[in-house]
Amino acid sequence: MGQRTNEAMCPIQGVPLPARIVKYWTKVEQFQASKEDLLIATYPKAGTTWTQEVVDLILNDGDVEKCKRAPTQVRMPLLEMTTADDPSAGITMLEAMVPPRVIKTHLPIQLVPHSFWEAGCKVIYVARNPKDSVVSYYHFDRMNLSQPEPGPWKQYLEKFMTGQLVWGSWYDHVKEYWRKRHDKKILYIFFEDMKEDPAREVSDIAQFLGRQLSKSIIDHIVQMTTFSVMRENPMANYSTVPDTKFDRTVSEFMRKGEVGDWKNHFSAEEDAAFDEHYHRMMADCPLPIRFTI
Ligand code: PPS
Repeated sequence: MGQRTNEAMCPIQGVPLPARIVKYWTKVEQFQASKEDLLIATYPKAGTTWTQEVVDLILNDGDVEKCKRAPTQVRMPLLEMTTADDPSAGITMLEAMVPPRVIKTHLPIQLVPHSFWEAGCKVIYVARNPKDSVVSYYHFDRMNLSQPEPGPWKQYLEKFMTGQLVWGSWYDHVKEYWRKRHDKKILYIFFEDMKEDPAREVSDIAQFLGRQLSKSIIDHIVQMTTFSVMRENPMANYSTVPDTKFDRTVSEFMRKGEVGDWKNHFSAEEDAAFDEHYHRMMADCPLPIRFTI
């Protein structure tokens, strides 16, 4: 089993990021996007991998075999990802790819490299309710040994609420993309909507990408991207990440994929405090976030 890295967090414009990312920040900042590139942006654990699979299937007319050409993180690299063996892993992979590329990021909008906006790239932003996001993030940090040690749940929840987790404040993240969605080409979608009516969401994404797909292809994409199908797909379930990085004895990447699992984690007291804080934090931005469906 691997050892937890426990590296320092270094803020960039006040956003805590791992030291390994900050060290190569100039490379991220200077990344050259091309106008045909698509950016999939999320706060961690919002349903990024799910959306990536949907997008890849749309771009390949529902051809599952083509979408099994490589694992998610190779097909659609994380822009700011760095590793000990390759300090510019995400960018190295992206530079070797010919546009149009599908690029994943967890960066808040103010840290997205300027070239994306200068080129006029399309962006799909996925938001997930913060209670399920923090539960998912907590279990992820327990198993992902390159993330900081999460510590006890109660303290982890406080860190989430005060924006101290890696990639910063959930509140600022979801609000700032929401506010800029009309100035830039941003399709803003919700995890809960994808669970409720995946065919509608797949259709909206296809339309945003300018792809005309038949109802049968849309239905096929919905089937191929259910939680249970993706969980068994080695090219979409992160099973290619070695056990030295993901401690699967603790938790899985494809964990539950539900709306409302937070009810199994929040005490009544935590829930009341969270709701009060949430309403204060979100008072200046009427985002239609749903905690249940
Ligand atoms: S990451 O590491 O930030 O890129 O993670 P991300 O992919 O954004 O989020 C992981 C959570 O999404 C769930 N997931 C899904 N839910 C429903 N349907 C499908 N197809 C699906 N694929 C991934 C995954 O299980 C994580 O949520 P939790 O609540 O932990 O299960």
